Amino acid sequence: MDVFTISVEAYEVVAHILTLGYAAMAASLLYFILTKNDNMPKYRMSSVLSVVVMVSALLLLFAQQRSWTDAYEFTGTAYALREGADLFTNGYRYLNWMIDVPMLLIQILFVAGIAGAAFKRYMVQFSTAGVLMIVTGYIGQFYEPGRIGENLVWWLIWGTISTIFFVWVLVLITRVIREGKKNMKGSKAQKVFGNILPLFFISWFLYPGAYLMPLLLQLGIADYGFSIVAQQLTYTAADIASKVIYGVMLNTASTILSQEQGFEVKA
Ligand code: RET
Repeated sequence: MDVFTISVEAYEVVAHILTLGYAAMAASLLYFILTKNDNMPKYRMSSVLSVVVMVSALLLLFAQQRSWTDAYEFTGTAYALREGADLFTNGYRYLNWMIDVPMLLIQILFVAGIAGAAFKRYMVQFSTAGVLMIVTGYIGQFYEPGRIGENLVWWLIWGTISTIFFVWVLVLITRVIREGKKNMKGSKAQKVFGNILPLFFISWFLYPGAYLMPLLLQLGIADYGFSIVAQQLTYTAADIASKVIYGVMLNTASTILSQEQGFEVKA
């Protein structure tokens, strides 16, 4: 088998995982639409931004799945790159993040109760850091081991530049969650809101982890099939945690806060 030939199992697992990814976004899209009015108007923008995230992820993860199935053909015993077909690319993901990362970072501000000049400042910093993190990572992924233009040095340099902006995002989100918790003093929502911080750190760290998966290939620890399965599995788990579970936690906090402030859902 040459490096780009993969086993039937590896091919199928990736096809299934990518399908799970966009199916989860479709199901969650309905959840965020249907639960929006359980919250007071001042919290509803968080649900609206979850809807924006779901629609963009649904479309782009669908394209990602098609990119996978279009790139390979069955040879009778395994899957090989199809003659003349587009190569599989993670590029769609990065462009999806360009939309979703600023949305995910801004939506928490509405629930945290951050307003006025502080809101504007966080919004600008989150958008700047988030977009720069992704653009530099997008450039880097063109050099990933296993791709035609592979170049280990450029891959690691762009990855490192992206990490600097990532650290900036982590500093800001830690501050926002701390401020939000302070604003929720005495509320039952404080616990679920506070738990967003560990979820955020775990789920967002999975992305650079997946970026580095081709190192398994580079170091001879795994073949191309294994490294791509590990990478797609990690990206999908990260997507479900950072968009869906995060959104559900924010929605839960908003609903508790709304009830505590006397908001009643009209039947
Ligand atoms: C890259 C490049 C390598 C270095 C780092 C990265 C970080 C990516 C992150 C992405 C988060 C995406 C989310 C998407 C949700 O829709 C770009 C992989 C640090 C943190 C949350």
